[in-house]
Amino acid sequence: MAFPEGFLWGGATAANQCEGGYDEGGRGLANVDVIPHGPERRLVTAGLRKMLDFEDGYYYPAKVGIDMYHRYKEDIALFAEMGFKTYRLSIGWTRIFPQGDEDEPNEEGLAFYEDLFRECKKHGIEPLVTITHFDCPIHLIKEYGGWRSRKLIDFYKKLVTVLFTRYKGLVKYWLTFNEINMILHLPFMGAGIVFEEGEDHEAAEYLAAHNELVASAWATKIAHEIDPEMKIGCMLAAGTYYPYSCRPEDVRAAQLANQENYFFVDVQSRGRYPGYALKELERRGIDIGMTDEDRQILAENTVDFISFSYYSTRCSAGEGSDAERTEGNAFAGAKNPYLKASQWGWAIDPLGFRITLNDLWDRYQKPLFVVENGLGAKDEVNPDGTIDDDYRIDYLRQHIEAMRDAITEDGVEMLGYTTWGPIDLVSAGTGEMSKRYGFIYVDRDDAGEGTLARSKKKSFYWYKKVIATNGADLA
Ligand code: BGP
Repeated sequence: MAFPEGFLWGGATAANQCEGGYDEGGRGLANVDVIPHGPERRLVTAGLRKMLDFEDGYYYPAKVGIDMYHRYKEDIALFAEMGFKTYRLSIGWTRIFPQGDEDEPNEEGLAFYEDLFRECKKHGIEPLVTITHFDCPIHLIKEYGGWRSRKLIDFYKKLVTVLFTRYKGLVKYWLTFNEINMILHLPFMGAGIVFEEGEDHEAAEYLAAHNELVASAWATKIAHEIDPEMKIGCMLAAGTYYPYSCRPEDVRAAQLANQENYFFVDVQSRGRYPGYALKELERRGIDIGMTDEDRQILAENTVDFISFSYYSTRCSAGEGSDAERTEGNAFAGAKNPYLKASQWGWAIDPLGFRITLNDLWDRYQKPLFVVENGLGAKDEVNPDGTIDDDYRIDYLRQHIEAMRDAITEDGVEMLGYTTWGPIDLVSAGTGEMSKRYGFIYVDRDDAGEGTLARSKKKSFYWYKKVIATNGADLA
């Protein structure tokens, strides 16, 4: 048997990329709402262009998303038809606390997710919930400066206490922050940071990172107190950095780049700041405001499992290299000449998936949960309405094989695997709809035109078979 009994197969989405209904149900405005499609998107997500409200002349794809707010029953039924064991989704913080700092939660928002979780359970699907997926109330950004402020720790504690109490018995698996290391790459998305003129960017990012790490540890503590059955995971945008060559400068550059990512999980899983991070903060004169209480909370409340997204490996070149640069999931790096890339320039590396799984398992020795993997590609609808997405099937097949090898040949322990975007949704990086990951096609284009109707692609039937055979039949 390749995959363990009870392996959690499924798919993953994020509220801001699919829900829509941005002003319904008492919901407040969030950073993710005001990130436009188009050339300025990157600057906004990076905190370099201040946009804290809708501005004329821009298109904001998150306002409608794929309208899952109104269609989740239909969509969950389709996931169930594929045999999903789990469905990863995220909570819109501003559905629960519209401003972020209220005393009382918004009942309509709580009821919405309760209903959604019950719908999952009805189909035998275990919800896997990301508490924040690039999500921060606009009010907390305007009033407190986002996660730079320690006050956010308290607001987050309040949020998780409400969630864990309300959904006790309904939700077992929780992730505290999606791709927490994105703070260093897309700080507006990752931490609600808009840089001030002349501000030390790194200092702001590491301060926000510290506050999120402490908040994450508090969430773990609170969850275990409310329900010892709950399992809390961290979530990393993973993908091992290879050295561009065996030149020691390149090897060292890759080591440093890997440490920059591991830093987050080192704290969340080992419970303390690693030496290399403390030294680096000291060298740069960055004060993260660590208290004795922080130290204790971090040490006593490490995560139960390690979750991560994997799209590709990355490549690092040291000083004096002539390596070509390339794109990839917000991490630009050296171009790996041995790998082919997706239509969006992301390297495709299934063996790198096995390598990444081994690296994380060796380092942390905690069960791994792959909560994002997939291929963003353009799809063409045939005249009869069908979609032959063999390229997507190929990508997933190769990655699932690599994951199987990591389990069966290397002894890596895993809880499950959720593909990114089982239903087409708005791209986080580009705001496009045409960058599709789904088994389910959604009729909507980059300008927001289309009926939003759902239809099954060829990969829908393929993934259904994969799940039905617990990964034995990947043909
Ligand atoms: C991850 C995010 C997701 C998702 C995915 C694909 O970084 O957690 O939200 O969108 O990447 O990226 P993109 O949408 O840019 O193709």
